[in-house]
Amino acid sequence: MKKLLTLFLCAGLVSSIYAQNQEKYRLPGPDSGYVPSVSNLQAREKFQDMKFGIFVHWGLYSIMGQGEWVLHNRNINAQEYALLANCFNPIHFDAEEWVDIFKSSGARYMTVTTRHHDSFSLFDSKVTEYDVMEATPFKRDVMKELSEACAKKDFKLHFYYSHLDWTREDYPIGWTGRGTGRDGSKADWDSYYQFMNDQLTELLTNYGPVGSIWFDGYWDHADKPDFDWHLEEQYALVHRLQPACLIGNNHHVKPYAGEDFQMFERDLPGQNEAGLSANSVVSQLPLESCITLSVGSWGYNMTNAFHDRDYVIGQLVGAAGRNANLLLNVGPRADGSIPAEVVKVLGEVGRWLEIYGDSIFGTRGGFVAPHSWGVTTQKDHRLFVHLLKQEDDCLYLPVGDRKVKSVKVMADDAHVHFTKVGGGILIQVPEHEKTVDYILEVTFR
Ligand code: H79
Repeated sequence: MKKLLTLFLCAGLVSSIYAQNQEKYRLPGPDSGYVPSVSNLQAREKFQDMKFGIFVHWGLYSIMGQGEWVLHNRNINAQEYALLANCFNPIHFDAEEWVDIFKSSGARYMTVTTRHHDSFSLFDSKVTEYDVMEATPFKRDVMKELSEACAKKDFKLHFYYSHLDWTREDYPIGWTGRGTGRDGSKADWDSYYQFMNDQLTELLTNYGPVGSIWFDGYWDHADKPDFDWHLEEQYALVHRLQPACLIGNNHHVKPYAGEDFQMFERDLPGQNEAGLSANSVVSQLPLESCITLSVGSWGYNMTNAFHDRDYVIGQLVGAAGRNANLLLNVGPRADGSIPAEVVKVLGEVGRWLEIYGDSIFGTRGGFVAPHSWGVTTQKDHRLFVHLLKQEDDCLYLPVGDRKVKSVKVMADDAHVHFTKVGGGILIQVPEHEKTVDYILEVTFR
C-alpha cells in the first residue's frame, strides 16, 4: 500500500512537472510541419480497422519471472543481470505457434518488445553484443522468425522500442535504473542517439514491413525541462525508411508532430484510472489502449493472477466505443511457452469475436458518446449499441434526425421495439440472460 501511495505521489509530481514543462521542451511542436505520406494515412485507417492487437513483453527478465522492471526494482547490478543471457535458451519458442495462439483471440496484429529498458536486444543487432545472437546460447533472431511467421499467417508485426536504457553507460541516467551500478559520468548522448538510430535502421530494414514503432521511456527525463530526445530527427528517420510505419510514443502527454497514433497505458482514452494519463488529451490521431492480461505485470510474472475473458471483452468493447484499438499484453515464459491460462482466455475472446466481431472490426467509435450503460460503435449505416451494464428496461438513444430502419438483437437478429421521441428513439430492451456485452444493432436508412 505504501509503495502504491509513493508511486501515485511520484506520478502526480512528475505529471505536474510535465504539465509545466511540456511547452518548454525543445521538441517538435504541433506546427513543426510534419506531413504524413499517403501510405501513412492509409496505414492509419487499416490500423484502426484492425481494432485488436497482442502486446508481447519478452526478454531476459522473463527468466526471473518478476515482471520486466526487475532490474530496476531490485537494484540489480546491470553486469550481473546481463549474465542471464547465458541462460536464455527458449527451447519452446515457436514463432508460428505464437502467431496461431495470438490469432485464436481474433487479434490482427502483435507489438513485440525488440529491446526493453534492460537494454537486451531480441534481434540480430550489429551495433551491440548484448543481443540474442551474440550473448545467448539460443542464437536465433527472434524478430526474423516472428516476421516470417507473421508474413506467412497474414498477421501484422509492430515493434516496441525503449528509449530509456538501464544498462548502457552512454545513456544519460534518468528517474529510473539508478541502482544498476553504472558510471553516470560516462553518459554520451551522441553515442546513445546514434546507437538507437542504428538499431531502428536495422529493425526497419531487415524484417519487412513494420506496422508501427512503439516508443517508451520518454518519461524517464520528465523532471528536466531542457532534456531533448531529438525526436523529430528520429521520427524522420523512421518515416524515411518506411513511410507507412506508424509512430507512437508512450510519453503520457499530448502527441508531438511526427507521431501517427496515440497510446494510453492501462487506460481507455479519456480515463485516468491508472494515474498515467492526467496530461494526456485525446487527440484526433488513431488511438490505442494497452492493458495487461496478467494482473499488474507486462513481462512474465510467476506469481500473478490473470484477468478473465469478460474483463478483456469489456476493455476491447470499451476501447472500440472510444474509437481506440486494444493492445492486450501477454508475457511468455523464458522457455518460449505461453501459460495455458493465457491460451485459454485468448481462445475464449476469439470465440466471442467470431460471433460479435462485426460490431468491433472495421468500426469507429459511435456517434453516441460513451454512457454509464456502455458504448456504441459504428460502421456504414449501422450503429452497434453495446450494453455493458444494463440500467433500465428502456434505453434512450439520441440519434437526432437519422431515420431508423430497424433495431435488432445482434445475437439472434430478433426485432426490437422502439418509438421515436424528441431527438432520438426509445428502445425497449428485451429481457435477456446476463452477459458481458448485450449488443443491439441499429440500422439507418
Ligand atoms: O513496457 C511496459 C512497462 O514496462 C512500461 N510501459 C509498459 C508498456 C512502463 N512501466 N511503468 N511505466 C511504464 C509507467 C511509468 C510511470 C511513471 Fe514514473 C510514473 C513515469 C513517471 C511517473 C515512476 C516514477 C517511474 C518514473 C518515475
